[in-house]
Amino acid sequence: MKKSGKVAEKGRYANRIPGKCLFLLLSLLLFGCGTSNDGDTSETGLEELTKIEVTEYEGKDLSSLTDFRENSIKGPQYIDIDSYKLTIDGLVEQPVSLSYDEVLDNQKYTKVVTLHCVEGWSVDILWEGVLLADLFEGVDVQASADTVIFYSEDGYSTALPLQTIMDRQLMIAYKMNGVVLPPERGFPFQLVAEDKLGYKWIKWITRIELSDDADYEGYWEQRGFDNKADVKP
Ligand SMILES: Nc1nc2c(c(=O)[nH]1)N[C@H]1C(S)=C(S)[C@@H](COP(=O)(O)O)O[C@H]1N2
Ligand SMILES: [Mo]
Repeated sequence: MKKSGKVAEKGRYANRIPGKCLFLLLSLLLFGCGTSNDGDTSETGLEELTKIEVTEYEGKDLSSLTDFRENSIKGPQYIDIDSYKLTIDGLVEQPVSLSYDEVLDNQKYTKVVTLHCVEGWSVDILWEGVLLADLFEGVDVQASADTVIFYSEDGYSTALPLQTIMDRQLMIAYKMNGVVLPPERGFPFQLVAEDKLGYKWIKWITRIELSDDADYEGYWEQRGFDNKADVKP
């Protein structure tokens, strides 16, 4: 599944930048000839995205996609979108493995939601994504399911009650501040776990399991963090 940053870049830029030439020209203008690019395009990419990200929405200032502190358990994951599948299985009648495009075939929703990390920082971001409720419609969830467990490319996991997901109309985001999620921020999908602490906002989601294990503990939950993870007002 892991590929170089370049592959993920290609997927992200494909439908926004008209030509490779324009992109090269822009890079040249922005970074000049004297600056060496050692092949790590991920950080460069993030800086470029700040020039086109949305900074305000309905009169409200947004945080930048560089305002996050990257502290993921294994660092950024670079997912090859051509081989990527989102599996939805467990207590369902029709398990599925959806391609990126198949996930995006669903109705899109846009919402400003704040992510609060337990480290004490927070970011207000304009998220765009698809509802988990819509994805679940396609798999026919069994009546015994009460928990949704999310798994990631980096081995991370976390869980939320099915009820919370349906009541709060939670979504998985593919865009933030109007740009496709960069690898650092969880491309292709991050859970927008509204009103829940940052460790519930799982990035690089690869699998969603419907379960009846209401006590399931994810990566940080196993290490002592509260499984409810409610943001205190
Ligand atoms: N797969 C994965 N998702 C993850 C994490 C991680 O380590 N791996 N870290 C979580 C935490 S603790 C936070 S605060 C949010 C935002 O982290 P970021 O600032 O590294 O993007 O992502 C969450 N999602
Ligand atoms: Mo966090």
